[in-house]
Amino acid sequence: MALSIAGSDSSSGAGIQADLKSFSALGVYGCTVITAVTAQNTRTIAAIEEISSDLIRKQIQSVLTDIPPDAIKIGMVYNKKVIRTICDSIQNVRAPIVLDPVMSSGSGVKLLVDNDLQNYISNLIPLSTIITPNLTEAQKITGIKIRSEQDIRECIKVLKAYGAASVVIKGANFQKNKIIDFLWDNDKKGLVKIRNRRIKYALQIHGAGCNFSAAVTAFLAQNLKIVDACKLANKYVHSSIRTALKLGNGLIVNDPISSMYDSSLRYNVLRKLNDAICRVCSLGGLGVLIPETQSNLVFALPYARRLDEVAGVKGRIIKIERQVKPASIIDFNASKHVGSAVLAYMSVNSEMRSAMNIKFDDRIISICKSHFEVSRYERSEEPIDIKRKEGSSIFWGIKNALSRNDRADIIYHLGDFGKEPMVMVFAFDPITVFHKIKKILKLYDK
Ligand code: PXL
Repeated sequence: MALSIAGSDSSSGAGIQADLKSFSALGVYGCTVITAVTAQNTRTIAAIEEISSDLIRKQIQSVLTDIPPDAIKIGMVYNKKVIRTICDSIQNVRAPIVLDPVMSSGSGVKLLVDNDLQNYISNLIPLSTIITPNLTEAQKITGIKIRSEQDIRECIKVLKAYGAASVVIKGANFQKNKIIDFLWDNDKKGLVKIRNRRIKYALQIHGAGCNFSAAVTAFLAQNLKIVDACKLANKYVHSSIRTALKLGNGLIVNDPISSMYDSSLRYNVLRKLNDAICRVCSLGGLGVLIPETQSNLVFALPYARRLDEVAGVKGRIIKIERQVKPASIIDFNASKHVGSAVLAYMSVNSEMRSAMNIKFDDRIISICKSHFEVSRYERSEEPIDIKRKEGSSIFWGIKNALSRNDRADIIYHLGDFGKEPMVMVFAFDPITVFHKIKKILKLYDK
């Protein structure tokens, strides 16, 4: 069991609600002690009220005397009264303690009274097995301005001197495309850098810090070593940020349970694709639209960035006289060409998750132009360094065509030396691709 001692967030992106989601997603039963209640949405926090010392103490005792925790997380504590109550109540607990020094919300509201920071430092930090500040929090606690890796090392020294056993400073963004978490691992007595790709959003993400410390707590509760707990928590939060939700008008909210519905999303993608492919293959005479290199119909998972997140027909959809047939089964990672085209479109508009390629001829293009939004690219304009990299031509081409019309249903190119010209039909889902293809065929085959 993992216990979270933290504040309630009515928008459920952070605080106790996020902690419970992360514990559950990672297979650990969660208990909670609420220290304060915030009234908040994605835009702001309208009010905060602390819970009485007596009720906090009773919550902690109720849990500890009956359901011994395997790890404890401490999040928002608000003020020195709450700090004192927590310290008094967990003095003799032996479970590892993850201290997330929550100080203010992403919307800028204080979650720890400024004057009580010293109290936090001298009473809570010495109890922690690991403290998990982000850059802002590490700067505030230590008074060190972080501009470089050396500054982070200095911060870690200070936090250890304050009594933290291990320290992880999250989210160092000194490099353009990378994020690094710096872990001082007290078990190994060494510094570990945990790297990940930076995900760019225009807005700040709400809840990522809470989910990181909750994930570390869940992994420690499962007896993992500090270093493994931090590495896994980093990966876990990365995917919760990747699948973040635009719930309201303010901050984007990370989604820590997306991993739990990954398999149902995959099932739905395969099922919808299968339905559409059955309909495509029963379209009489579709063979006339199939190119020499054959065809594929693909459908991507939401948030897809890699080919193993795009489903298609293994071995393509093939032409037999005037009819078409799937060469084999439907699976992920089945189409490089059409799969890359969809990934390229999704990097501009994440809703456009499906596509099928058909052959090029002038009459097809003129039919498309009178019924759909059409854009094109010239393979001859492709920069030489992209041409050399296998599989990147189509990605460049689709983005190039979208830079001229970002609402295109149809994107084509006229081919190049040894490359067949091609028409790509896009839609939100495969059944809509099917309807577009059906319309083109009807007008073409008159
Ligand atoms: O993300 C820090 C945090 C922690 N706990 C509660 C919060 C927030 C941020 O808004 O509301 C209750």
